[in-house]
Amino acid sequence: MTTTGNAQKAKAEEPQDLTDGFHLIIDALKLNDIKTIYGVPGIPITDFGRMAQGAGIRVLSFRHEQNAGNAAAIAGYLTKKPGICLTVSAPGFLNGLTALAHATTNCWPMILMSGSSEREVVDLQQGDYEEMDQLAIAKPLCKAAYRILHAEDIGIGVARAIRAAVSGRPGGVYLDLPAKLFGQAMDAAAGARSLVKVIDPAPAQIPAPDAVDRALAVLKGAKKPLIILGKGASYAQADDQIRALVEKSGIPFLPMSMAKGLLPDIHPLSASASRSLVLRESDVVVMIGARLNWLLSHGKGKQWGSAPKKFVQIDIEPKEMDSNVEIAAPLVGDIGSCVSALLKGMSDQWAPPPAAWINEVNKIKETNLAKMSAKLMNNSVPMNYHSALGVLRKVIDERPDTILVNEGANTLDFARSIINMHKPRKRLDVGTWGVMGVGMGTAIAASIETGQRVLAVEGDSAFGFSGMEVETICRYDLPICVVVFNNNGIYRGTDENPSGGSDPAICSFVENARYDKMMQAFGGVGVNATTPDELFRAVNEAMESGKPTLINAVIDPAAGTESGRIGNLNPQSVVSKK
Ligand code: OXT
Ligand code: ADP
Ligand code: MG
Repeated sequence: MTTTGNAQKAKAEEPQDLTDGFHLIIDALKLNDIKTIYGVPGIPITDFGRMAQGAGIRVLSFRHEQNAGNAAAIAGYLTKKPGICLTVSAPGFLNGLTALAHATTNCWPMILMSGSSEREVVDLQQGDYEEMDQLAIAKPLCKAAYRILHAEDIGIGVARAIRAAVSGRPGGVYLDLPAKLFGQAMDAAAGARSLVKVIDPAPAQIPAPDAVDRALAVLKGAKKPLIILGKGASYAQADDQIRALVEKSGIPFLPMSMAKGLLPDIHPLSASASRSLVLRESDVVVMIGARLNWLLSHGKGKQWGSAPKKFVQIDIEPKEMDSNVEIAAPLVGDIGSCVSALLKGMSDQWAPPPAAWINEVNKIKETNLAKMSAKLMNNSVPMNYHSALGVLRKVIDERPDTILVNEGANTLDFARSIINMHKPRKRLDVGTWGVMGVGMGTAIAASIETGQRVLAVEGDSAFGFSGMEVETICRYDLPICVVVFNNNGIYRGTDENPSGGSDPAICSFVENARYDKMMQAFGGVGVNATTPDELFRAVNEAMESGKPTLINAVIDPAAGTESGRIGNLNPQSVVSKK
């Protein structure tokens, strides 16, 4: 054998530097600055979770995938990077799917990564362990769905998932990872070369100049203009430009629920407390990152009054335009670029809206604010929504960096109007679908992603959907204070069984339950609060200590109304009650 031949043989016999699917996925995530995974371990992703943790990714283990998924969804909203949820196959995947659909509906970037069974067996339906065609099931519920079959495709697969989640209108992406992929080996150097760092994952989308001119022309003609800010506006993190637009134009603004705090609720131009008036009377409405969906009565009907209205709409999704009513000036692009373009086009002499309009808005606002403060003065025992929420309003006023998580029906609707928000992205709630059960996942991710104190204000029913995660909160020792508004049931604790039988009524729960003991069971602090003073003291202590805390706030079971402020959506029977 020649010398060259010997050298070649020796090289071939050297142990090759190998990598595998496990490591390539971790490397691909790290390369793209993914620092956290929310999930539940099990076959086939347990070792992957361990290795990710070993490699420095923060891996948070939940008690149920839906809560992990809700955590990932809100992480996406807060960071503009895809929140990652990791689940096992079929049942774990399905548990995570609700959150994936929720993220997509809310336009938040998230990636659900699920282990899956082997294609050959699934496709022949031979009954593999947790067999399910997950990719096909996920597809209609998310923005994009991909499956990676070969280790050398991991770099591209992860890159595609990230770009799909955050570019354009953000949304949920499903990434299918068959069990065999994890153990697939390949040359380490080739593996490293196959990874992709996504460059400019959510490129700016500059609006067309004529669209900007059209929007300004519509605005100029307005006598009663209104700006509506939605959670797309808070997602965009164009806080300074949005504030500048509102203040330069002098137009009253109405924040949708999760846009509260984008400008402070106590800002002189806030029209939250004259909501009905501004919707009804405005003549030009500028929508910024908000959709004319059910939450805005689809832009038509009684709520919007009979006077003709023109809409300017800023949205990154062209298909959103004219989805419910005609949009006179569609401004398609990212909110930062669109708002900056509008500001640039407004001359220094831009005239504020007529004083008559501002006075009309302020008059109603002052009346409503006065009515509200009278209601908040009450110190009633048992507590009602106003006395309990008045206390929590004080907490947020004094600690404006606190993240407020909120779900329930009455607990949600009263808190929305009572608790003022002072900073952007501090109010996290049930979103477009009004989903109960987002609470604990949202609270956990809010704490992890921001490092801030979290106050979760929860209806007793709402809390029950994700309540087991108090163990997770204790395990990771997170500074989360959960206040359960315990009125013994869904909407009210006074529901009656119409049959007269002994089964409990469908909306009622065990009376006088002590949710605080759930937190104590895992080593956290539990407090039973029956008066506003007790509640105030307990929340402040939790905020000071940062210890996991659950306060059982005892609320008058008769204080709420059916479905809170959206009772009108309940269908009515045409057959009169016997
Ligand atoms: O201008 P007017 O006069 O109109 O007055 C308005 C404002 O001007 C004024 N206002 C103010 N006044 C003074 N000061 C201030 N600061 C101020 N701010 C405002 O107040 C009024 C009202 O203003 P608001 O609130 O801004 O406006 P409004 O009219 O309410 O806005 C309309 C909407 C539609 C935008 C708004 O209502 C909204 O955002 N709603 C969201 C509602 C929602 O999503 N609800 C959750 C779903 S309900 C139901 O489905 C539930 N379920 C079923 C279920 C669900 N959802 N999910 C799953 C997975 N399974 C089942 C269940 C099981 S709720 C529920 C549990 C409920 O029980 P809980 O025990 O959890 O809760 P409790 O009810 O507490 O017992
Ligand atoms: P809300 O419920 O607060 O009214 P929605 O979820 O209905 O808000 O609307 C959010 C809108 O914001 C969506 O139509 C989405 O396409 C849009 N959006 C999200 N991010 C951006 C962005 N960066 N630029 C422009 N539009 C955005
Ligand atoms: Mg309740």
